[in-house]
Amino acid sequence: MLNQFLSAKQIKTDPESLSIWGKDWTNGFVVAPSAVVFPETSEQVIELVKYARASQTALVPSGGRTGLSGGAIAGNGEIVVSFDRMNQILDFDQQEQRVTCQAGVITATLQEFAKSHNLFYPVDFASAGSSQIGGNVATNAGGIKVIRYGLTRDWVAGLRVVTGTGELLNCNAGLVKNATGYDLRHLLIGSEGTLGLITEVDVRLARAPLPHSVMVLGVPRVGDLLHVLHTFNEHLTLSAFEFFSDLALEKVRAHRDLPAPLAETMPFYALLEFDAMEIDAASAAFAHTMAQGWVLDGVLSQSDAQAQALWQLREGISESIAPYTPYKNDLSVCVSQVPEFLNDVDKFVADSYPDFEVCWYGHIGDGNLHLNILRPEHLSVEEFMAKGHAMSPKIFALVQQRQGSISAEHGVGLLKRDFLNYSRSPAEITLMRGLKSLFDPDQILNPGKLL
Ligand code: S2G
Ligand code: ZN
Repeated sequence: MLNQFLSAKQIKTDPESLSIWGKDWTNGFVVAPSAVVFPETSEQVIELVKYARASQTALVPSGGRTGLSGGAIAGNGEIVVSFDRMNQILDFDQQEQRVTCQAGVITATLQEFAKSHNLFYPVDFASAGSSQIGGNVATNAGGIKVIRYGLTRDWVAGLRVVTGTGELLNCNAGLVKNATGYDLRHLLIGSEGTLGLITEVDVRLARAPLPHSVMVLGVPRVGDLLHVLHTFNEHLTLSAFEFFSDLALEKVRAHRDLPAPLAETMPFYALLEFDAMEIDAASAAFAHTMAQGWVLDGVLSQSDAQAQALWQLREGISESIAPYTPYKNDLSVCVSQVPEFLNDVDKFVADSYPDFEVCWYGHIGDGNLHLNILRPEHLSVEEFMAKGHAMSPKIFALVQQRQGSISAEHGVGLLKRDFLNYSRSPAEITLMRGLKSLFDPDQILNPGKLL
């Protein structure tokens, strides 16, 4: 039984706890775990896996519960394994710029720890105040600085993971170089709790960033966004290149009572961040984009406070449109294909779903578009979700035509599981199933997610 290796306070079965820890930020799925447990050591995680194998009970790993693809939802009597109590920073090496975290360390806590040592954890996104590093690794979280600093995977120097057979793997142990066969660390990163339960992460940290500046530019056509991206990329090093539509801006301004960034509203906006010392190069790039008509107006932050205010226009979108229970898709294509792809989607939605309002935003510098459709007043949430599910395969067909991804950064989980074939070949899916059966022969780790 669970209480043979967990104390009573580490086990919750009351309805309120089940409903809190049995889900993430994804709407529309049944939430019905049998229990929530809070291991405090890797040894207890190993005992949990052994218990789950012996009793044929499924385990759903749970971190900050900010997932958007249902990867941490327990809908079939599973035991939720929460890492809330494995939240300690275990070790830090200033020279190697490396910190060892338990899986439950909040992303923002890691960012603050790095900053306090004049270093920088450069993976950042709106939910960093709640998400946990273990979940960030399990979904290879991206966010707003990928264009310069890459994804979570690029900052993982080592992992401790308990597989579905109860093995505790110590992958790479912080080495910079290690050419000894398949890098299981990188297989486990992004595996969404289906191959193993992450208990510790060795995280590489970057040097502290230089003071930065932020620009918001008004752009008339989506194709111009790429001209702006290329022009700035030729002149300087961008640490962010985000975009959002005038509808997205309208919702954020209303929700957070923010002033407009420019005198006129624009069809699209680009938000750029770069090192303040490159301001001359940025001014030259800005002048060129204005001369070419790719940009009609722009604003440059004059202080950190103003930079933060401009970032709010982008970082506040997700929260500002939540009241419209948006139907979400998180898509990516190669950057050069973004304008035609975006126009393809706009045309399809306008022709087939004229009452749907498309709210575009995302990390366009990474080719990653967040397609959020706002629920029309006349549709109930259920009707709207059903229409969205019916619409998605046609959107995914447009993605497939361009060899894009039906999930750029939010993962597959439950939401995209049945559409994997739009982005992965049958041969790949067969190999993924083979790996799953090797790492989790009894199918107890997050069953029904991803595959
Ligand atoms: C973003 C956040 C989640 C969402 O804002 O970049 O990844 O709402 C998103 O899509
Ligand atoms: Zn995003």
